[in-house]
Amino acid sequence: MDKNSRVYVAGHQGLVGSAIVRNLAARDYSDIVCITQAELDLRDKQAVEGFFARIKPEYVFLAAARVGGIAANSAYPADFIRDNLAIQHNIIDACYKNKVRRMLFLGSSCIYPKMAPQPIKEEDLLSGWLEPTNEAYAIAKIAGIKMCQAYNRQYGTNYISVMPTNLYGPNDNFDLNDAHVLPALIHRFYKARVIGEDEVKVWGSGTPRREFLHVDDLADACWHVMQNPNTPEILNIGSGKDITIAELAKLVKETVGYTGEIVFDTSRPDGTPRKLLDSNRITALGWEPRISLKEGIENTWRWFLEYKWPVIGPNNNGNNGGMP
Ligand code: GFB
Repeated sequence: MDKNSRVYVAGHQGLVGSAIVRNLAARDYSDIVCITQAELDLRDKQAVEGFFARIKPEYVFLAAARVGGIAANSAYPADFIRDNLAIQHNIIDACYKNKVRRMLFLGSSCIYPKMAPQPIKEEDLLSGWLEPTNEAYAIAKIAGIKMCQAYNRQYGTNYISVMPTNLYGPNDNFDLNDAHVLPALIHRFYKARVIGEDEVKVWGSGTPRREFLHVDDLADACWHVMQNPNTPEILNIGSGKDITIAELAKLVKETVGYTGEIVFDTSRPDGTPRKLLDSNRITALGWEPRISLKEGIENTWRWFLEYKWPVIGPNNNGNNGGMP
């Protein structure tokens, strides 16, 4: 992929796609193609085929997806499986028909079995049952990975799937109900500080462990993978460190300057007990994460204060949808 290659980033308005565009722009890529959801519905096969035939991208980052936290995954399993299957099917097939040189598909660490040995290796895929709260989403992502592998095998394409751990950063969804834990807690603690609440409810027992990676680190990893023509077909991308939800809540509370109490709401699900990835394959290719969790939370809170809070204010949940 050289600096004047035509690169299409699907999902450029979302957390991951926007970070990939920032990364490519900072590296002086001059032909980055993006199109909004309003202009092109990626679930529409004919529309996607027409777009690819017109644009003829050489490289594609498939970062468009319907995503959400544990509550959104539980509440909308039909939307998650239908939209993700359609988006990835349309794009992967269009890449093949239009002879895209390389395509990178974004998976998720929730594709691995709920009780996978830790840290989780790429070989653990399909070795056990999935976490029920996000089974529909995980099945869609597994289908995407298998579709990439099947095309590689039958058609000789060069498609790679990356499995990022729990991501966060600018352009995330900060909805109090539907978002992932880190942005939801930034919003909840900051709102409690502004309106003077004595306590903040954190879902679950606080004991599950999660590994967090700033999305700018992920974008850098994606660039590394795209640059290297001989990577394995599946690559985990994580920070190598995990913490409990209780520890995360304390860190977010301190960062946003909230001084009240944390209360755990055990009527809410915990989800997978632990999800730490083994990222040795990607680190062996020369990539390593640079942004510490403390620094990353600070950076994400500042982004929230500048761009989100003025729009959301103290009176609504902050929904910005889950479909980049
Ligand atoms: O980030 P999260 O929704 O996703 O939740 P998962 C992580 C943990 O944080 C769970 C707890 O144990 C939650 O109970 N938690 C505490 C909260 N407070 C909150 C809160 O206010 N909001 C949220 N959302 N959680 C997702 C999958 O699982 O992981 C997706 O559902 C995706 O499919 C993503 O794969 C990476 O890590 O549990």
